[in-house]
Amino acid sequence: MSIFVAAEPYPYPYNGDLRPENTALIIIDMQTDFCGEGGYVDQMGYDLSLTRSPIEPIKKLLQVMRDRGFHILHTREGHRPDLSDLPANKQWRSRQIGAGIGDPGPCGKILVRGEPGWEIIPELAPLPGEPIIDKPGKGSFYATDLDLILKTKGIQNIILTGITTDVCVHTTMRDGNDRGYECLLLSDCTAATDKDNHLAALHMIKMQGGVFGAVADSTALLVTIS
Ligand code: C5J
Repeated sequence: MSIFVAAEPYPYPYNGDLRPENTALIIIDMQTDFCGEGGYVDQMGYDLSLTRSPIEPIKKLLQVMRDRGFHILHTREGHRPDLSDLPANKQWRSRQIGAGIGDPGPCGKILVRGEPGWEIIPELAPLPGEPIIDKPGKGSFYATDLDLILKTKGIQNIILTGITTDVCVHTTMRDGNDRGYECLLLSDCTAATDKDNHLAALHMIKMQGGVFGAVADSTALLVTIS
């Protein structure tokens, strides 16, 4: 039996093969540094209400997808405490906007593994057994074992949630799409530090018949899997 989510620009997945066994929910970078007070995004002066907006929709979806037996994976952006995996230009640029990666802040050293700001927020804490991908970059595939884990588990469909839509979520979606994964981005379970960037990122996906995959909201997915 084929199963499709009402998505744009096409019903997802393209082949109707949507099952808990071959589908993963990926929750990207829901860390204090990106959506908590005193974290990286807050230190840059962006509006936290934007990056906090996906918390409740993801929480609701996560519960249902866990109950239905879908694969759940989490990612965290962050660098080694000795900063040996932090490119000098990334650090330099972050300092230009007053939130130097590796520098001390209200939540510990910014975007450094093991610091309070780097932790995933308690509302979306991973359960034991759910893989957590630690990544030094924006994409979740670069310098990680994400592809190996997905392939080993037989995952073909990736459902993308988290922050930020235009940076880490998009980079992951583009790379996943190139690797042959069938990608769905959930519009209400993602957010950017700028509303127009969020909308533009959604728009880009829908070009060329779904150049990177498809877009839906979590309600459409819940209707399909409930
Ligand atoms: C950024 C991310 N925006 N998680 N990281 O630097 O999107």
